[in-house]
Amino acid sequence: MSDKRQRARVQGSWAKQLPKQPRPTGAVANNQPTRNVNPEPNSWGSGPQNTPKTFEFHQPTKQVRGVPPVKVIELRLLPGFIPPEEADWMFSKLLAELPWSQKTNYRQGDAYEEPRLTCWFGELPYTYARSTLAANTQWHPSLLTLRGAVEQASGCGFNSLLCNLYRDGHDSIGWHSDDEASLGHRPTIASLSLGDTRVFGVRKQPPPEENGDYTYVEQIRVPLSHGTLLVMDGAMQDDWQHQVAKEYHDRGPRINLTFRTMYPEPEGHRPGTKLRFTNQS
Ligand SMILES: O=C(O)CCC(=O)C(=O)O
Repeated sequence: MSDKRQRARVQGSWAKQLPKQPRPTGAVANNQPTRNVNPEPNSWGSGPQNTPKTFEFHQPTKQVRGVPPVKVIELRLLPGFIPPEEADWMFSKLLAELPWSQKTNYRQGDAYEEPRLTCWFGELPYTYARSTLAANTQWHPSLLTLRGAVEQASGCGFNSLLCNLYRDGHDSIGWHSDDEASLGHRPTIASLSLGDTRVFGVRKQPPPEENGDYTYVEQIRVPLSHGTLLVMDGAMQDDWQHQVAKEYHDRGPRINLTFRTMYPEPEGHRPGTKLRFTNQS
């Protein structure tokens, strides 16, 4: 096939030879029509396109939206972190041997019982929802083993542990962030689940103009099954809340172990002060 025919076949009409255009002699920008072109060298610089212009900056009357800073949150999910048989054994042992009790919290001066059982391990007390879990250095040996495994997987050291026992589907924890000053800025929290699967809900804090209305915020639902490790990191506690809601169908018991690092309460702080206000139940 001749070169000409091959080009026509491949490129169709694009390959047609265009009639040659005479080369312009004046200033022609990017194949624009030759309007306003003055080919006379002695008139360069005096055409309308070369008239000096002045520019004034006017503040825009419409408000310009600022670009929000990028914040990184990290949710790492490791299903099957504890294999099922070991998880079964661990669940039975912790259910039977940990010192579970029901904590009384306060909201606007009113006392209420937490809808779950808890126990606390750590050299420092932990205050939230206006009541305190006392320091307890008597770590159950199985918890020390789990702490080592969780530290290795998360790459983070932990000095404290809050254990939650959801006895059935009626037990729950309400929307909150783990943002007490005693947990430090942007804490890493590793949460290990044993027992029946429950849904871990995560929702974004609404922007200030929504006045606390969560209707349109992003939500994520993560089922946490037996033996799953979830690591929360970065700005997670700044901008997001989490919960385990009540279920309206039968659920068996579930234990959740949240490994944390506690710092002494900052000087002059009331224990349990939050970095921002949220309700917790
Ligand atoms: O049970 C869970 O998975 C969550 C527990 C929790 O949110 C907490 O202890 O702060």
